[in-house]
Amino acid sequence: MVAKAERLKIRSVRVRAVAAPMRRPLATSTGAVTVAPLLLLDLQTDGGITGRAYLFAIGRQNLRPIAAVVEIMAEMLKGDPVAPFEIERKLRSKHTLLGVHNIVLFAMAGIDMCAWDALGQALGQPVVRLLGGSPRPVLAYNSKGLGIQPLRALVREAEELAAEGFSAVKLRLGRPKAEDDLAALRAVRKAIGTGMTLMVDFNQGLSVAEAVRRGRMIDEAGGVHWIEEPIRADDFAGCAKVAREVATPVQIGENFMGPEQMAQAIAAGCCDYVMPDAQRIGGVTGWMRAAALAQGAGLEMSSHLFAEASAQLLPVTPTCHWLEYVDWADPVLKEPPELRNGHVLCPSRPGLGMDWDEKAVKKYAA
Ligand code: SMN
Ligand code: MG
Repeated sequence: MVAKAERLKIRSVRVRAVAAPMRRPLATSTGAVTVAPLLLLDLQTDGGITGRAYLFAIGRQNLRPIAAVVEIMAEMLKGDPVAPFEIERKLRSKHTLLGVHNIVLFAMAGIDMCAWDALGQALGQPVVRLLGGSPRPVLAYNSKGLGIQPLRALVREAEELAAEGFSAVKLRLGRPKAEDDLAALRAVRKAIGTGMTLMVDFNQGLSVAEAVRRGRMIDEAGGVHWIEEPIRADDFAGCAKVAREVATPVQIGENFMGPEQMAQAIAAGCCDYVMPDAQRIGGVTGWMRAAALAQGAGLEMSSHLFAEASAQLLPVTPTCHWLEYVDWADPVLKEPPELRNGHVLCPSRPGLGMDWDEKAVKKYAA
């Protein structure tokens, strides 16, 4: 088995775009997601093993440029060993002058996740075991839906989501008027009952002053577990001010562009919790570095999207908090994540445990 992992060399990366249907479209204060535009990556190796991962393009228009960067990077890696640390070092050095941010980082993260998946398959182990952990169920919140929408529809959706067996849900806020956010918060709390944990997400929609005002309003209403991305994601000084002046914990991290930026955010004291996104933090490799930063700072760490990869990563995260559960990749997965009692199960299949449903991939090709 070990010999097999050593022989593993990168041959190519196949990139396919799909637009997976979403059962519950999601409107946020700064943009809506109505289908899930995904790039399915298949890293083909000389060993005959295919490493798989997907990237989330947010909008269809971003599929093509992200795919192009992945394909160009795959060319650079042809013949290299499937060694995530070495791959990252090479790709970082080749992109230093351009900047290792955003789409460059997404493509790197996608290749990194494929590489870890391929290694897991070569060694016959799930990624969580390669990282020193064991598969275990991870506490999750139901993050489908509860977007910005009329109150009546919101309440109906909250009741439906509360019945799905999770112990927590997340509501999107950031309506033009603060009092409409408060009405939505009250209505959802009433619909889900007092026993459920409730997070709120402003999706970067507020100014610093408005975030302090609405944060205090939420403090007063009470019962909110965290306030997510109240202001622009890269305004760390502004976010530190919000975190200082608002009692409810401030959560950010889905837009940390690599562990380096996360270190800057922590140094600025800009949040109480962190929630890196596997695609923005740098895949499995970046996640493990982020987990050490959160541990050092004593910050609870949750995940953003990517339930499949996050289920392998949160069990080896020292300050593991919540897994964000959405089902957006389910339509193209042979075996979507399994849920039990509000937890996402970490499968013990080798690698990241993802395989494509080829019929669905054809059907939803974009
Ligand atoms: C979110 C991010 C990206 C797309 C849709 C929704 C949201 C979340 O911020 O955290 O779920
Ligand atoms: Mg968010």
